[in-house]
Amino acid sequence: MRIDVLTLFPAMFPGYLGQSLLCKAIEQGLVDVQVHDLRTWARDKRQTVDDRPFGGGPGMVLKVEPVVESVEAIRVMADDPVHVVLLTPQGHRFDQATAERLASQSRVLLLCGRYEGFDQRIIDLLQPEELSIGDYVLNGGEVAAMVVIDAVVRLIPGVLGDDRSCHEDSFSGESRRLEHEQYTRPREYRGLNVPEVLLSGDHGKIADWREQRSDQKTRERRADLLPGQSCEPTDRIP
Ligand code: 6GU
Repeated sequence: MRIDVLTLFPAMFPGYLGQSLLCKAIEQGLVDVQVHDLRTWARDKRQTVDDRPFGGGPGMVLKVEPVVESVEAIRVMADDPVHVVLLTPQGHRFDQATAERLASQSRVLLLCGRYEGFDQRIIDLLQPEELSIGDYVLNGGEVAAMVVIDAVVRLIPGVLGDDRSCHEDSFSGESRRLEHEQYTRPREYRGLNVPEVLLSGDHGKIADWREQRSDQKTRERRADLLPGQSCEPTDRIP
């Protein structure tokens, strides 16, 4: 899989891409991530990529030409179709199902916004999939792009050491439930003990306990995930 990122702040990415699972996946050639500076496609000497909004108002708007032409340049060089994602608080909410769908593409291009947004003609011409990572406002799409990369790359076969681990995650598969608690050594710490059942060696009982903890946690915290519920998260204040 190849992921291209178009951003005004390419320097935000190397630190994140250079660590841990992402770094290993890139080294192993399981994913290729290329970060591009939008200013490369600016037309004037001052490398302008944004301008004031027609009709007035605060902030700046990303200009249509550099964005459309940078995406076209990447598309022309690609052998496979490039799925374009625009990161914006106005997008559909990014979730595990979306991550799974993106992971099945061979090429994904992530467009990071800044300022007050994108000239609408960028959206009209490129018809990107518009995604938001949640109901809060970030200064730009860069952190959201990293979130999408993180969630997608770990679904690529071979990236996780143990292929089972991503199927047991919260939100994956049909069950869409929060994960049960986990414990490791020591068995006792400051008077807090590991639940007896996990030390019992009885795999049936352990599976039952985990199932029950998952159910209870999901009911308490995220009833919206349970079958037949609306997709709105429950209020955090009980
Ligand atoms: Cl994708 N961008 C921005 N600027 N803010 C966000 C977001 C994206 N998702 C949630 N908030």
